[in-house]
Amino acid sequence: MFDDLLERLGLASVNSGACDAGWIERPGGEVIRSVNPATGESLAEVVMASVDDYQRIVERSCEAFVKWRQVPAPKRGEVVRQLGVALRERKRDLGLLVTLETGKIRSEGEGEVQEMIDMCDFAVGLSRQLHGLTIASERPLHRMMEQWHPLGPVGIITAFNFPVAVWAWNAALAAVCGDSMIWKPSPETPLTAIAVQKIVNEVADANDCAGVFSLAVGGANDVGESLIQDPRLPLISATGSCRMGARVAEVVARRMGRSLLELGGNNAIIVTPSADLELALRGTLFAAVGTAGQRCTTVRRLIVHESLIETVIERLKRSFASLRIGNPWDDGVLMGPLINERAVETMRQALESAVAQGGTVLYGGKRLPRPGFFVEPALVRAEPGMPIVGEETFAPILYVLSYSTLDEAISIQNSVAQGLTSAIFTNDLRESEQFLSVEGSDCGIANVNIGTSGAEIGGAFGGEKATGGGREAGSDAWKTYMRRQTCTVNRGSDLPLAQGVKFDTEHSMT
Ligand code: UN1
Repeated sequence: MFDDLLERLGLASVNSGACDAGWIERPGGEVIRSVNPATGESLAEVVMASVDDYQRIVERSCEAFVKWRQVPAPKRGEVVRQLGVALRERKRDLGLLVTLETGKIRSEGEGEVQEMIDMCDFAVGLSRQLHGLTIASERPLHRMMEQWHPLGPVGIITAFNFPVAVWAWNAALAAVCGDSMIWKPSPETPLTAIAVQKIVNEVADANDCAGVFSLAVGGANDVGESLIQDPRLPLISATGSCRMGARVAEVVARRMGRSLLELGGNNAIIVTPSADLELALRGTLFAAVGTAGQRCTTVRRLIVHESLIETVIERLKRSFASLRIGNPWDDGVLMGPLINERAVETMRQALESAVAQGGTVLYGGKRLPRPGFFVEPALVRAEPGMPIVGEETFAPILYVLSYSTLDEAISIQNSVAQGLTSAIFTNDLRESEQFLSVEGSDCGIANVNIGTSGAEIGGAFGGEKATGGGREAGSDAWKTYMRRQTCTVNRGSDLPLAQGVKFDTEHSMT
């Protein structure tokens, strides 16, 4: 049904998941199937990279880095500009492929490609703004400055739920910063990765920089482990579960590498008595069921003032019931399938635990009787102390909790291990300021009158605590992809020491 699309994206003949300066024709890894989660049918077979292929890829990446770091940053930006143009041309097709492979709806699939384009645009501007500081020296005739140098080949591990945008967050910045990179996508979404790599290759070949962007589709235990343990990669950027991130953090720290982690969230929305309820409900619905609850920014806990809780529950039940669930490529559908059978089972188990721990399923949660991995979103009345509420289940389950004072609401919101995104719906200035203050949300992202998901790329994206502390995309996230060098230059003929230290060498030198 989608053969034309695969043809247009150049995927009809490609089944290699390994690319250094060019495709490795017969990679030595396992053969995996890319599955359409809306039908359970296979889209294509992909041969993964083996550890030997990985070794070859990293060698090429190191060679490419040595050349790439010499290219002036604005010229590197020009390559990223061309990538943005190529992505604009393929936005519809690539967006549809994202839809087919992940099950997210068309608008979200295309939105993800837009996020890549936005990142390219942002990085192009940045390529002329990799500024360092000049600093006043305390010593006469001395000058201090900071400069930022390219860091080295970067390892990029991405998850299935944002199979291309998160690569772009990293790749666009790494590229303008002068780094080469090796991408290990989720084995659930190898086709989108190969499609992106094909587009990148066209741009890289035209600019004589093949090898700067490379791809190693592989398993966590072989290619993934090799990547994180590799001392040639000074930075590992990883997006995924807290469990995966803990492993990356440990291994990379042991070799004194740098890791940039964007891990699980357990995001909450607080709805206060002064809130615009229409806005709050719309914001909650998108944040809860968008991408079938499989965003790291998905709202998992709705903390509602006790005076509103019954109204909010009734309204949400109605919204959940009227939500169109179906083939994610069909117009009007707002929720597609979960990614795979395991995700359906994990959701079922979470709901079972919720009930066993005293929660009440108010709506939904059942599997839909059709091929693929479809479920109804679930609304669950819960208490903050329930262990399952502290966990991130990557599925559309929304726990509803009630509060009486804002202090209590904020303390419930901050009581979980994760710290990615958070939101408050209020029209009360004091409430919103308290939420954003030091005693407010402890998350990396805090929104007022906006849901927890759907961040723009201009801000730094990431979270605190078990979310890993990394920041990607906008603001000054680029600094993680470079090494900072503090330089002090003396133009005098004396050697004054800092802190007024005297170390008279005249006698000892004569
Ligand atoms: C993720 O789920 O890993 O803010 C990223 C958002 C998107 C990115 C989500 N822009 O929801």
